Amino acid sequence: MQFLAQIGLVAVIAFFTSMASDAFSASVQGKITDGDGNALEHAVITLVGDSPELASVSATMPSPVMTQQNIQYNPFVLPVAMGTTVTFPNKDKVRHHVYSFSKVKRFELELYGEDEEKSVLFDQQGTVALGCNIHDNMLAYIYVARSKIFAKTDENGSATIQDIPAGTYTAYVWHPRMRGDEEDLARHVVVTAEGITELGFEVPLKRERNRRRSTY
Ligand SMILES: [Cu+2]
Repeated sequence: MQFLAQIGLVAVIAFFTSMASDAFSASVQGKITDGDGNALEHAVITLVGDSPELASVSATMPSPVMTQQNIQYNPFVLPVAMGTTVTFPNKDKVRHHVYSFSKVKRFELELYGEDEEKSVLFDQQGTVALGCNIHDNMLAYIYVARSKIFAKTDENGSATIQDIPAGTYTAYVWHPRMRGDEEDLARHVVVTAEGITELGFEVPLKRERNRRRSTY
């Protein structure tokens, strides 16, 4: 009898587990433009669940790597969740000296050469501007997101977030050259279980200035 009860319990757990995975089927399609209506690449959309259950959800993420290749960082913008360790492989024959003076994370990875890699933990939300002590033109950003649900726009200004639960979220958008605060543009979005929820943002930009004079 006790054995049968255990089987019954396992079946009930399996049933609810499958229900839970079915619930993670919602998708969001973000479309970001600048103040002139042009598609905006390198923007990051973050969704923060408005309920405690949604707040702990994480979407599937590519592994966070910031490569140094052809005397450049790649990618230009790398969004990560708080508590993520990013690796910095050097694929160049020359040595690089990665640094950041940003409030969110100050660090230096002193001179290292081809096929070596170092890593850094990012544990505070915000923007980290990267430079290289050897190559003044090397610039990239690590954006430490405020939740584990985010996506970066491509050259068409599009970003897709898949496999999240339906519900109400607060949507944030960030771009290295955005004017004003993320909070100014943030808004609630209802993500529906079926179909794709579309999310549009217009992000006013600062004028392009000297790249080195980063405000982060
Ligand atoms: Cu360098």
